[in-house]
Amino acid sequence: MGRLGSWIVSDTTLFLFVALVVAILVIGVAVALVIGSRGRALPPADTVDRRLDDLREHPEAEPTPTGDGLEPALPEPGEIDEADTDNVEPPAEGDLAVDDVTTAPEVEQPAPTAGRLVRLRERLSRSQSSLGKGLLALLGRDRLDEDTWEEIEDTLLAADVGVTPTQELVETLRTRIKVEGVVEPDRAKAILREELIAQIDPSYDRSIAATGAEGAPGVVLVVGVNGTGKTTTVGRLARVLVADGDTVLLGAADTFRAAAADQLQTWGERVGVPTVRGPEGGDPASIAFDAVKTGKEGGYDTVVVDTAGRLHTKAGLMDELGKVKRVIEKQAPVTEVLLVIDATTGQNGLTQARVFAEVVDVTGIVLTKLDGTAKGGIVIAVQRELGVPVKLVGLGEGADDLAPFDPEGFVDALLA
Ligand SMILES: Nc1nc2c(ncn2[C@@H]2O[C@H](COP(=O)(O)OP(=O)(O)O)[C@@H](O)[C@H]2O)c(=O)[nH]1
Ligand SMILES: [Mg+2]
Repeated sequence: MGRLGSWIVSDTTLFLFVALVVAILVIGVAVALVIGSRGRALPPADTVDRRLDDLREHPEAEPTPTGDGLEPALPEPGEIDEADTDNVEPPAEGDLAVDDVTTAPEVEQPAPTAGRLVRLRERLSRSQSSLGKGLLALLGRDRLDEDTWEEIEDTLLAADVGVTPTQELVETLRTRIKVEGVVEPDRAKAILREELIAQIDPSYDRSIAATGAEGAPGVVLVVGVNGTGKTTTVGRLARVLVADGDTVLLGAADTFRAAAADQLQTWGERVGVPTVRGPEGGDPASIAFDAVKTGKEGGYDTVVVDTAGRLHTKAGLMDELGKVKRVIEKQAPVTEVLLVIDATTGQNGLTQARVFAEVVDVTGIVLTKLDGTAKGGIVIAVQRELGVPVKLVGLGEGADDLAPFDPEGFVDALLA
């Protein structure tokens, strides 16, 4: 009995002992799991700080949960190198997407073009502070001594007016002020206004030749270095023409990037203007030809052709621009060749302009990004350089920020 009893007691003790061990194990595992999961949710403090710093420096960097996370960035304007363009195989003539003409249902009403320069006057305030205000302050001095005239000259040069026009301006201002004797500030301003307008030359015809002869559309060819604002200009010019009641067709002859044609087409769709485009890497001349042919057959008033930003150092590419023009003219004469120049590039822009002018007969200049420079004098320099009038100016990135240029409005804005 005692043996039996002690066996029962020792058996119970063993049971309790085993139960206790199991309980401890269960609790232990549970605690370990909770701690483990918390540990995973909370990265070390320094990691969090680093992420926050990343986010502060690159707010656009997160989140990026795309596919493999290795999406190639779109090339920046100017980034396409010559090697890319060397290897492009033009498609056979039959490959061209003659039917690839699109229109969109939602159509915007572009702002009227009249008075745009005046409306956008404040955008020239940067140019104003340097050129206009600077000159007025100097001319307003009690005594116009040698040093002051030198400062006037420096101000004009700093505003990109160019050496020859600067010398002429200083010369005429000096003479006139000498002849008139002591001049009141208002009179000095009036003289400066007259002389600046004379330098910009109001006698130029600045209208865009957008209409063709009987039975043919007007053809506007837009050329210039990458990133100067060609595609933007084509899109905004289409809006100007549409606002004036013309029917317009766009030709996407920049075939080096599909994105370029997309960009143009988007501009067109906003104002209900169709775009003729071809395959990426297609022959620009063929697409330009195709666009003008479609425009002619469809009875459009104007075809505006966007081109690729030819690198002016590459003779072959420049020849190609000549080819685009020649091929178009098998359909209809090119009525206007607009050279787009970025006003912020100063002398560099002028050098580029010269090369383009050698290849195609430039008939008008579009000076973009005047809102982004203190050097409004580039208007004078570029006209002098090419002997071609500035016809349009870009004063912002907005759809209606392209203004017809007029010398008086411009000078008034500078001297306001
Ligand atoms: N601030 C400003 N930006 C402009 C103007 N014209 C064009 N741009 C910008 O310049 C960039 C390049 O324009 P794009 O038309 O693509 O140049 P493209 O390579 O010559 O076709 C774009 O971001 C445009 O919005 C302008 O008048 N003012
Ligand atoms: Mg472009």
